[in-house]
Amino acid sequence: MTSTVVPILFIQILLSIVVTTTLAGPITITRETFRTCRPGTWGGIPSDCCPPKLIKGPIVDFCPTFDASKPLRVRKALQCLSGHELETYTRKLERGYALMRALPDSDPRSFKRQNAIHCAYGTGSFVQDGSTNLTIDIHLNWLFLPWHRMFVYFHERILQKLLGDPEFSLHFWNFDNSVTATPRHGSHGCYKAGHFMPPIYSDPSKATFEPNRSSKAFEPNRPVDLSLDLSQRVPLSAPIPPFPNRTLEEQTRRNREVMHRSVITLGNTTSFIGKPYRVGDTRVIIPATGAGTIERWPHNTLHVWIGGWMLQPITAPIDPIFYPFHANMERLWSVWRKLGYGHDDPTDPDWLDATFLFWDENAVMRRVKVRDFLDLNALGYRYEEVNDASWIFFDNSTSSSAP
Ligand SMILES: [Cu+2]
Repeated sequence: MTSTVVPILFIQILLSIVVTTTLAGPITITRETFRTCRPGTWGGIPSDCCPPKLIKGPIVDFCPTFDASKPLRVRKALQCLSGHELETYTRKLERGYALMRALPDSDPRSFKRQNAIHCAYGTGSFVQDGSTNLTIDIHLNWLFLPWHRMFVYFHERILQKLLGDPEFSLHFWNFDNSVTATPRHGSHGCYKAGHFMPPIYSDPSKATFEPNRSSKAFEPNRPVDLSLDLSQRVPLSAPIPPFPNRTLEEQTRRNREVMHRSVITLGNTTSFIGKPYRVGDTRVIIPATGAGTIERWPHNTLHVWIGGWMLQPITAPIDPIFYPFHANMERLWSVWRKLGYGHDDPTDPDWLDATFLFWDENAVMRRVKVRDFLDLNALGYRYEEVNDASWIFFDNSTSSSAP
């Protein structure tokens, strides 16, 4: 009997290897993916956010063109904006969001439709072409960083178009910096701590305010807590474990420790970027083991700390803080890469050629590949220099309680 079981097993293993090899390839969103979109779920919560099944008009390849004659736009740290610059920026954001919210639901650039596309990509509403059950997710795997860079990029372009200002830059929430430092002589940048909710986003009179947040997010002088351990949160709709009340000093130490651990101690490429996710792979959200360290801490922890709409991907971009928060997430990716230590982006073609569809500022559908979103200079912007040293040089030998 054993003599027949062994060859059968061998053939089965061989077949599964052949099937997987044939199927594997970059995740690719097409007209067909839109056509077969269906209601999804996240952690047992149903979602219904598919875009129209028929993509009207052409799909145009997105090709970044670096114009060396043009200075790069600068996305600045929100906590250092002041005076006239802050006033102008606040006015532009107010106007941009008023116009975006006023667009009809039929317009894919509307605030509501931008939330819906994040929801469709993040709740398994899209199915891999040719499959009936393999759903797609841009969270908890190696697609997380590039997809969200693209999402914020097109959001910024839509704001530019609505404002009639091609130089408008979406400034970022430097939540990872909890130390105010004196800049070195001659250095230009923002060296102020950024770990409080940015005032423009917590002022009820502003279009960038959102009341549906956890009470923590409204407590004045309460720094963010990046250190909550969410790995045991099953189901995902379970109540959030309480955030402990810590002194400012203790919270600052823990946040620096978390950043140092996610970007440096556990910062090798797979661990940081997230696990491969290709055609043929199933979507796994529990346990969240496919997520890179940067996605788990500070990303997931901060989403939970903010709470409200930000608690889950069906609704997260309804809160405007989503955008400066994610701008900082992708900034941290560039910081990781510049640090050296062998921090290189994956070279696997299944990552580089993963392809998504986004509507641009003219409501034209663009086909976008990961490989085209790796060089910020080619995309025409850079980030203001900030005090990343606050956690880069954190000495984890003195810490006793890594979360
Ligand atoms: Cu997301």
